[in-house]
Amino acid sequence: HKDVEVAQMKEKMPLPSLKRALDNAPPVRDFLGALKAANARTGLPGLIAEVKKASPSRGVLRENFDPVEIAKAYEKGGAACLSVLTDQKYFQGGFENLEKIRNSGVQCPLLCKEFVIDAWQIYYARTKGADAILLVAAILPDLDIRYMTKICKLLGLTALVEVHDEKEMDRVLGIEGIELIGINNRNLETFEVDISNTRNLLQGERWQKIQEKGIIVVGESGLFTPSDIAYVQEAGVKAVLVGESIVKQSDPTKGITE
Ligand code: IGP
Repeated sequence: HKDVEVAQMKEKMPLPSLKRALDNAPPVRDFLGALKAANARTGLPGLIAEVKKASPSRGVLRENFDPVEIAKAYEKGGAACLSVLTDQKYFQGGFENLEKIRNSGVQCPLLCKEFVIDAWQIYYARTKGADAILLVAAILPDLDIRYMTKICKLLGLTALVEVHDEKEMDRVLGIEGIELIGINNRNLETFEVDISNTRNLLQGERWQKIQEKGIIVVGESGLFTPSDIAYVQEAGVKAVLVGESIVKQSDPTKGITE
């Protein structure tokens, strides 16, 4: 569905007008730097806390969903960065949530959680306040990952390149210039979650390559307890992406500290 959606959006806001809007955009915040700093300061993985109303596997996660209220609670609770779902169809998200959070006084750098299939979406996300962009290896050929990573860099944005299995990890490790890799513990086709996936993809030669290149790894999905966090930290991650377990808490601040 994304290609039709993007084509319609592009028609309303062609690339040249987006580029002009960026001339006056506020500066980008350093997403990767914030994760590294949090990890160095606490000795724990830096937290990317996710603002997500619903998901295809779990349905609606939170009634009375107020993205700004949740973002503020996450920041107060100690999140290093935030992830904001912008996909409407599957996650009931929207770019207006990104924009609202950006204009709310929240200081944390923001990841645009979107299925990016066209470079136009990167420029658009930046006009809405994104500091980082998700690139999902499962839906992008190597050429696009290369190209889109470069565009992110030109715009000053952090690219978070997501992989789920060995094959995707090896593809991504073969591409120059990637600084941040996310390992999704959820299979996007079956929705099955297994946090040992993070450990399995960080073994042997792969781990060596990651260290040589100075790549930071994010453990994504299915993390609920302090022992889940400890497990992926032991596997080598310096950051984690957590949605469901904290967005469901009546007090998301507490959800983080607990
Ligand atoms: C968060 P969880 O299980 O804590 O809610 O997961 C995040 O990893 C998940 O939302 C996610 C995602 C994605 C969503 C990871 N990769 C790609 C949409 C698209």
